[in-house]
Amino acid sequence: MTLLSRPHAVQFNLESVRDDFPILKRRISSSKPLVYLDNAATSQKPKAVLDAVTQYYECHNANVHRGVHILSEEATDLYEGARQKVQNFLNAPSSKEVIFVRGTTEAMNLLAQSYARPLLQAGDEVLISHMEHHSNIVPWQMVCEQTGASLKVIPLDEYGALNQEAFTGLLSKRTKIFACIHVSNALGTVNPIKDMIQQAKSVGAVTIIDGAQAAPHYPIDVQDLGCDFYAISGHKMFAPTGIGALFGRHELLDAMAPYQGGGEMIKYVSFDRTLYNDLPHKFEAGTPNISGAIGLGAAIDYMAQLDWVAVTEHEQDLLEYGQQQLSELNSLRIIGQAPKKASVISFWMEDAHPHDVGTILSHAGICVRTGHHCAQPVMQHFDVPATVRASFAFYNTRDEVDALVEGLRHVRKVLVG
Ligand code: C6P
Repeated sequence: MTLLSRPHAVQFNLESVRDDFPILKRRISSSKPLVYLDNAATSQKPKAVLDAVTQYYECHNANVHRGVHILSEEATDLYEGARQKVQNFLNAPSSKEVIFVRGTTEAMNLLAQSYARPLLQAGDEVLISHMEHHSNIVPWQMVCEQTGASLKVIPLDEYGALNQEAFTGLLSKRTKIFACIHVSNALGTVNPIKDMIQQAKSVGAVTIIDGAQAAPHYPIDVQDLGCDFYAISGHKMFAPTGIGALFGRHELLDAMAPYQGGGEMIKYVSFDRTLYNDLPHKFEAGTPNISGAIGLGAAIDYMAQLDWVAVTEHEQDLLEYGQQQLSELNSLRIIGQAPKKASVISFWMEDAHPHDVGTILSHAGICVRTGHHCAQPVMQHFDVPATVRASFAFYNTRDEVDALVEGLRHVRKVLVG
């Protein structure tokens, strides 16, 4: 069952949702309310997540899959319960197809080395896009170097959307892997990913989706999307840092060699031979991030009780209101104006370096990200060294957009006079 179809979704009430996030009550420089607009970097955590992690350490802390004692059994149940929650969240057919990882970065490196490296050879192609996060570029560059395969890149248009005609033209029998971002962290662009997956599959490519920025905003259904792999980062979806998940089709994961060796991923070890464990444990060497997984499960429970139709409407309102208010400021250029966007606004102010803008905003209690957002090719495409990025979560408000606009007026006065 996906989030949208969950029967117990309650009405979305912004005030009570904000009450669920303790950090939103913080004041900066003793008087200014915190305005947190850096959700694409990492989102804040609701009390339900903080409590689940504390409860685990206070009452159940033990290693998993290793002990016969009561605490280990409880910890194992909680950890495997969290895996089932991720399975539900992604609508994966089986919990064996959910691998806990540190985040999307680790998922992509795992796939590049365990899936792609043994498969690729000279003449093969890996197709990515111009709007990828570095974590979906560098692992593929590394594996292309190791195997002799070539990296191909779908170009961006002037609005920050992928050129779909060029994408179709780049697909061929040589395309062994199609690895693409679902929602761009630097631009907010939402790609027509289901259609792109279908096209890539029609030439026989394996499809790998970076869902780091989609999971906090939209219900994800890997069966409906039809992808082979889908990666998410917990910390961007209201869970702790250092935990994420990789969905992979059973048949593919089963055929892959392990990514790392060690405890937990084996059934039997001797100096003559080692037998690997079954899925999903084959890909989880060493003591896992148990509390992180439990926190991710709690975050998924928290998200599941929200009304996602209302959440989406609210985030779209913040995006549209924000873009309209910012476009009224002089000498401000919004970078990325694709027709379908998540609640992310990247922009460039004439005569004001993004780092200066971010620092001055911070003094007013406003947190935005400045820099290249680990997407340098996007910056190169728009011919800017960096942008300021305001990224909204469902707990943000129009008042916070107004605070940002006011803050930017102040920035202009300070920097330009
Ligand atoms: N983007 C941002 O400020 P990790 O760090 O492994 O959890 O996620 C990496 C990653 C992969 N894909 C996308 C689309 C992302 O946005 C990110 C992380 C943060 O935009 C930190 S650079």
